Amino acid sequence: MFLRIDHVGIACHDLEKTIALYESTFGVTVVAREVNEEQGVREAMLHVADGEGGGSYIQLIEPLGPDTPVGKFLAKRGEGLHHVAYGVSDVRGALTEIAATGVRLIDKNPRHGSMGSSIAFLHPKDVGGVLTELVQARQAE
Ligand code: V0V
Ligand code: CO
Repeated sequence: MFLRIDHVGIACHDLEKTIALYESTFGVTVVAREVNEEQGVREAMLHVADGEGGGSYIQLIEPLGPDTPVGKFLAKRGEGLHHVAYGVSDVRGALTEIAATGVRLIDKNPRHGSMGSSIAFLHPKDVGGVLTELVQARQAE
């Protein structure tokens, strides 16, 4: 089902400061930035490697406010790993297969994700305590 690890999502209070830390520590660079109002985040993608069906990235995420998924996470747990995202070729098909196993879907239909991708989240309580995201990268034109 999975093509690659698309990204690891890391929650932070200060996006610019955390970008600078990752760039200077690991030599990675920002390839995309976006404010995603629906998800309540300001985010940046830092490229790690190329992979099947798309690249793999570090996604740094800063909440747009305290009453957002990432705002609540920071208040409860502090900065750190927030989610793991796997690349799939067909996010709707993957959701149907996963739902049949009994795992709760946070998103029954895909939403807009970084860099034109289609994304959907699975409930962390049903996936070993890890907030899990499926990503179908934007198709090359
Ligand atoms: C919450 N919990 C987590 C968690 N967030 N466990 C692991 N990893 C996380 N990130 C646990 C939390 O500790 C509670 O467990 C329980 O789930 C319920 O949490 P809550 O604080 O009461 O919060 P809820 O239930 O209001 O919301 C939790 C969920 C929510 C996961 C349902 O955060 C959500 O819908 N997330 C999906 C959207 C999202 O995260 N968007 C931001 C990334 P205890 O304490 O009861 O045991 S946006 C993104 O990645 C984009 C745009 C992209 O392109 O990739
Ligand atoms: Co993500």
